[in-house]
Formats: sequence, C-alpha cells, structure tokens
Amino acid sequence: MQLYISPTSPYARKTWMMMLEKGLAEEVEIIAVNPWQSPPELTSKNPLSQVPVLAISPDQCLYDSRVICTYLDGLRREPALIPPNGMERVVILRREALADGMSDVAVATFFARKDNGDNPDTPAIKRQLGKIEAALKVMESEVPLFDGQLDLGTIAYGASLAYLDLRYGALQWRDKAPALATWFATIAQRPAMVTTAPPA
Ligand SMILES: N[C@@H](CCC(=O)N[C@@H](CS)C(=O)NCC(=O)O)C(=O)O
Repeated sequence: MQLYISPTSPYARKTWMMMLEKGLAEEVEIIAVNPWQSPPELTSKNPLSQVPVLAISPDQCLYDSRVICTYLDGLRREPALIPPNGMERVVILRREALADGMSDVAVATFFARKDNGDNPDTPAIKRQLGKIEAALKVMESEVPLFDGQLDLGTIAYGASLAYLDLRYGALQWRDKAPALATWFATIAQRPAMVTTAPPA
C-alpha cells in the first residue's frame, strides 16, 4: 500500500499516525506530493487532488482521511482505535469531526490570510478564527474524559493541534487551553507524532 501525504497536512498526519499506531509501518510506503500542484500521480487516484490518499491496489484508492482511518483500523484487531459500536464509537467519530473541522477552518484561513496581503484579518476571517477558539474550548473541556486513552479521536486532536503550532504560533492556543496543552505535551512525545512531524 502507498499513503500519499503532504508533510504539512493535518489530515494526512492523522492517517499516517493511525497507520503507525496500528503497527502497519512495514506495509505502507509513504509518498510525499504537493496536492496544490495537482500532480497526475495524485489526481489519477483522487479527482479532488487532495491528500491523504491510500492506494491499496492498482485499481482501488481510498480517500478522504476519515475513510482511510476506518479502513486502517479494520485491518488489525489490536490496538482497536475506533470502538466497534454504540455511543462509545460515535463520540470518537464526533471528536474526529471536531478536529477535522478545526483543521478545515485553519487550513482555509491560512491561505485566505495570505491572499489578503496587508489587511489579513477581515471580519470574515475573524469569524473563522473565532471557530478555532470555540473548538479549542470544547477540546479543553474534554481532556478529563480522555483518561490516557489513545484512539482515533485523540489522534485527530493531536494532528489538528500540531497544525496550529505550525501555522498559528501567534494564536498561543496553549494559553487558552492549559489542560489540553498538558495533555498534548504527552501525546507529542509518541513516536507516531515525532515521526510524522513536518520538516523544520
Ligand atoms: N476532507 C479531506 C480534506 C483533505 C484536504 O483538504 N487536504 C488538503 C491538504 S491539508 C489538500 O490536499 N488540499 C489541496 C487542494 O484542495 O487542492 C480529508 O479529510 O482528507
């Protein structure tokens, strides 16, 4: 299998971390591409020219990141990173949705700010930044529920918070979410987080 990633993508990082935590490193080749240049090796696999894509055979490619994570978790029983059913499962999937939603806002706003040149923070952008802060507040409130657990939800939180570190240093998210910051300091040390860090 080949996992197509971009080193800065929080969605790609989430899937890559899932793959490593599932113990599948030997079975997956990592291929870095620039999705913004629409390279044929990517568009032939995902018409949206987005990473991540998991090519599982010449005629079977999976996207987006949520589909890939579900697929990877099903490949091996242990460690189970997505509960099989019930409320337990949907809570983890909802956490993934919150993390991905925060990344959606953060990625789009990063590029919109660049396009706005000297006047980056229009009212529309301020509204988007407010969503990041609102998402952080919910994540902060959930830290006591994590109980040291590693699952798709906490992996997704880790990947999206790391993206804030990459692109939104000035936001100083740790000041707004101190419990989350303490939790993140621990997950940031996991080999899966270290291996998937974008080059400095
Ligand atoms: N919902 C998708 C989002 C993927 C996505 O937006 N990836 C970005 C990189 S952070 C991308 O490849 N963008 C290139 C483009 O949209 O042209 C997922 O979860 O995989």
